[in-house]
Amino acid sequence: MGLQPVSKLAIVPASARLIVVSNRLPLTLRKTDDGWKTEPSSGGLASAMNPLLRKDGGDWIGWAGVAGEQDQESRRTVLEEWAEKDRRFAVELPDDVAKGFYEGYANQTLWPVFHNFPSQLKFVSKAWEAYVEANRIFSQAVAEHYKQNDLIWVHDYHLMLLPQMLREQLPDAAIGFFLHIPFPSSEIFPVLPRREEVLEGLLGADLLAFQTHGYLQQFRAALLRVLGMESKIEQVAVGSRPVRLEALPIGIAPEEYTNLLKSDRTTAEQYAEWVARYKGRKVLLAVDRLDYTKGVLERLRAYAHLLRSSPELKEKVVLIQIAVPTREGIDTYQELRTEVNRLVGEINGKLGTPEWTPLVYINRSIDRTELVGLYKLADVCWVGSLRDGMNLVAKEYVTCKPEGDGVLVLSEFAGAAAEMGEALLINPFDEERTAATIERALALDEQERRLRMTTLHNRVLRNNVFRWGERFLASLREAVAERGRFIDTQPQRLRPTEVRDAYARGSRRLLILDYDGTLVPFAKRPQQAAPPPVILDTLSALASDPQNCVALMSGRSAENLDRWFGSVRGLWLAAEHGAELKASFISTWEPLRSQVPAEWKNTVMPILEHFVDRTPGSFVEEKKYALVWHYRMAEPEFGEWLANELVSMLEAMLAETELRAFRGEKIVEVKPVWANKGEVLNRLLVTWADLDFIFAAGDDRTDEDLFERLRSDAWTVHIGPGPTRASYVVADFERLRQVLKLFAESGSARKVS
Ligand code: ADQ
Repeated sequence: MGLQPVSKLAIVPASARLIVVSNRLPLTLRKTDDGWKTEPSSGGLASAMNPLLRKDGGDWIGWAGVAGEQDQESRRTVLEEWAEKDRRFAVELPDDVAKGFYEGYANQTLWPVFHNFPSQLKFVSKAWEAYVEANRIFSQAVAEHYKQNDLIWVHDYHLMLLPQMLREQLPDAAIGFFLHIPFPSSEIFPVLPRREEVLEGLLGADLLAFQTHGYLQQFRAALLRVLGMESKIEQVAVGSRPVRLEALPIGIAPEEYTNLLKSDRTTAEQYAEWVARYKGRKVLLAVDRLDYTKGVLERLRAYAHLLRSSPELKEKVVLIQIAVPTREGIDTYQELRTEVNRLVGEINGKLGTPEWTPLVYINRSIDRTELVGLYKLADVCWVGSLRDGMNLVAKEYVTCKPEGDGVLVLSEFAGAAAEMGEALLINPFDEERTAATIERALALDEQERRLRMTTLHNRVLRNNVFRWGERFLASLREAVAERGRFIDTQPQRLRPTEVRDAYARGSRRLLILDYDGTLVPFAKRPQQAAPPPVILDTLSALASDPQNCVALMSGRSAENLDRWFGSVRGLWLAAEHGAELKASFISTWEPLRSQVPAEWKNTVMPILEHFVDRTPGSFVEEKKYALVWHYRMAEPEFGEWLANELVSMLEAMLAETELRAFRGEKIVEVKPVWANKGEVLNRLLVTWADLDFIFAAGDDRTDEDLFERLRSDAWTVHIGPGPTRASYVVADFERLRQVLKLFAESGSARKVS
């Protein structure tokens, strides 16, 4: 395995400067008759990050928004002011790049796929090129701004190529990435054009964080399915570089809302006016960007259904729908706007009365002072996203309910649902049931209402955006520190004479050896890999030494190991990766767990057989405790691709059981999680204590369980290239045989002398 240079940057000092990079800055340029002016940006990312940076400081790099031909000087003056006063640095994108990047690949390709709307996907390769170019321009801007020890925090789906581009320019930089939107399931993600490049772009980061555990798992499934990369729940290795994975649900800055509630005059006046206006009516509130993922149309239809099916609500309820215009250059958004306008007219026209407008529709951005008043006023906040990374409106609303007098109705498809279980959850695609839940929310008894809301309120205050930011940055620092450790632990080449000398010095030794791929090369069919006499001789010599405990641990069945190694006296055998063990001094096999239900095979076997049907040359091997799908003889790329699909499928199916699907060398094996070599080691150590020489060799992922558990002075040896936790590597099985022969000879030499 090629060794990577050790990173100079081991730990980022706590005083490091933060550089935030996102598509938009929290400030937007707007052209007026008097030249260019500054406005605050809308949307969740700006809402969340702005208070964080205001409190803790940091530089922010983002796109300035629309370019303009005229009045360049006034434009430049505004941007210079942003840089000097606010440390907000504007990136300029040429018009055609900006359009293809933002309205093209980011919002017509990535956005729909990541929100489970593949039917809305539009792709043209020109837009992809613009996306690449925009990311490149960003990477240039960040690299120019960067100073050693800075922490770079990249945000969201617009900049998914940026981590890798930065890694190439700044190999030692600390780069974190947070995805604000969902990560789609492994069924949907592969639909994405240029999916490999997107995943590889992200993997340039030291830390990748998602809003929920669910999204993180889906990201891992995509890595496996699209790139064939296995990962752990907390980490994935890109060569010898670790990438940390985290779920970090974003929060809000509660004081930005509670302070207005407590002491803002406009808020208080507006609130008083609305209380008078809506007297005797219950207020339902919805606040969204006008995006098809937010479920505005579905909400309006459910509301119409509610009014029709519950005539007693007539003149007793009002829905205030606030919808900020967004992405108006894209056709789908224009069509949505037209359809929403039509429905609003229809609801008010058909269901209203001269005294009552059932639906108040506001199609613009409103000030925070007003928004807070509305949150305070609303009896029910209705979040109906069809898919949403988190949804901050849900959190803002409960923040404005310190007394607990309100109900949150929340879509189960918003990330927020994962941590806001006290809300009344809805499936927004089901209009009838949604209407019923709204009715329930309106009638909820006071005690239950307060209990649910105060629990939510306290949690949102606790898990605020500052805590989220601290956790992200702490995790990024740890990830960078880990990088140094990870690289330090890369294996060295095993020097035969050095290990032979250590062996000779030992007086109580443990030798653990894998079989296939370690002592013999892989054969096309498992039964063809019988041990040659030289192996049997070496093992006999080693196992007959009373100072040695020699254990052969293999994935093979007990019956197979008995047939081949039954004659080697003094050898311990572990079959099926440790499901069964036969000690050197007895002749029977002992299972590692006494209760082993076997019915699971009836469920898993048909799936594996289905894969055999699809893959010429592959076959299923049935063991006592495991089922194995072998695809060594299948067409290589197709085999790998299907193996990824099989593991993804089995992982989901077996999640709640003690069974796991493992990838090995051209196999997928389903077996109980406890059947592993690490467990067998524990048994061996009970019999063999006070060891002064430990040697373990293997080539497979199952051997990693063992390497991980052995003490640090053990000689752990991985055969062949590939990521490993072993301390040493040898090139192939022949080199390992030479080492074992040296051990055997040094033993017999001592006996003679
Ligand atoms: P958004 O899709 O923008 O954010 P959301 O989380 O609901 O969605 O945030 C919207 C923000 O805009 C809120 O702070 C809200 O108060 C504000 N807002 C909405 N309508 C408004 C209006 N008419 N006037 C003024 N303000 C308005 C993305 C993801 C989300 C994720 C956030 C943060 O899509 O899933 O929660 O980032 O990570």
